[in-house]
Amino acid sequence: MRSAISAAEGVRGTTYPNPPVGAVILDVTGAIVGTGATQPPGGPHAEVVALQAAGELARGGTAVVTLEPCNHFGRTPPCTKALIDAGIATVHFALRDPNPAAAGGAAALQQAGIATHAGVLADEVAAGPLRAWLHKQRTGRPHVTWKYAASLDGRSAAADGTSKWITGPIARAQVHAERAKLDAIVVGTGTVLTDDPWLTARLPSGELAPHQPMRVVVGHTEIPSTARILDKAAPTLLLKTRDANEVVDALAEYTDVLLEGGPTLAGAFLEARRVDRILAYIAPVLLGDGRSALGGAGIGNIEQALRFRRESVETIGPDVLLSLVQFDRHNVGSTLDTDYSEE
Ligand code: AOF
Ligand code: ZN
Repeated sequence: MRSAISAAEGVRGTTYPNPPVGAVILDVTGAIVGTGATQPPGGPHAEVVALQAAGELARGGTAVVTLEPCNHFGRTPPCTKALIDAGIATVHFALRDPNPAAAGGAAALQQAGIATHAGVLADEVAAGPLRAWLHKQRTGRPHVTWKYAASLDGRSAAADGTSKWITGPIARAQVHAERAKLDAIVVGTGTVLTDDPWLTARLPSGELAPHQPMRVVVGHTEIPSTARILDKAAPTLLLKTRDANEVVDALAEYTDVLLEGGPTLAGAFLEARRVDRILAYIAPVLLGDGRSALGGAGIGNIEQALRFRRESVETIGPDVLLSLVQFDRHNVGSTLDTDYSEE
């Protein structure tokens, strides 16, 4: 399943509106003979790519998939049929498909005599490659991550406004790798005026990545026509609002959205409860009277403090990356009701 998860990670950002799914085929001896991931819409699903790689070696073997194999004729024929035709004997998958049109795969496989098991590494898949897509299926809204880099004392710039660089080069490279997997990046006009960010996804070589997220500028203030965000390197959308709900509505066609600030816009999103996850890069640096990473957010007293649940903590060179989610976040573990394995 970990191989299937990394195959899925590899295509994240390229499968919209389909989920990035990964699949691995094992032969009768348990050796990996095929790996696949979802191709762009209209192309084959993960299972079909993995089965093609495995060829005849799939017969009598095992398929491991991050999502329940689909059971419908959509843009492509059902993966259940492909697995049955290939002579697969056992299927393990992490999460059930919440899309009613595609669901029912496990039951269909079971009916065809294939031993079927649900729930393998379900939490890792739900918090990993399928996070944004699952959120979209559940809520109808894109998944919003607020990402910021700050000093130990919560500042994103020094008192004179200078802000380069707070976090180390490894954290910055990671931000670029992540951008290439997103649908949209949102900033406020204030950030455009102070930082003139480019907001493109760059490869380690400095070249532009093949997939660029939509650059979204939010706010009423005019930005200069010379702003780097208006160049042709990636598409740009200008939204004349500061209302977080209006922004999220305007981005309804997307799945995975990153909010990069600044402080006022982040405050508006947090106050409207439109932040689903926080990625905080914290550097071992103090900035004193600098600009706070967050403004407002409607917090006037300790009762109104917004508290989050720590999902993970990672060290990145000298910095620390905290991943935080809402306390009321839908608990995916509890939806893993059925194990189709026989007693
Ligand atoms: C799978 N394997 O790799 C993916 C699945 O319109 P279609 O035919 O492309 O089907 C899209 C639906 O199929 C999608 O909403 C989701 O429920 C499922 N995605 N299923 O077996 C895959 N990407
Ligand atoms: Zn499928």
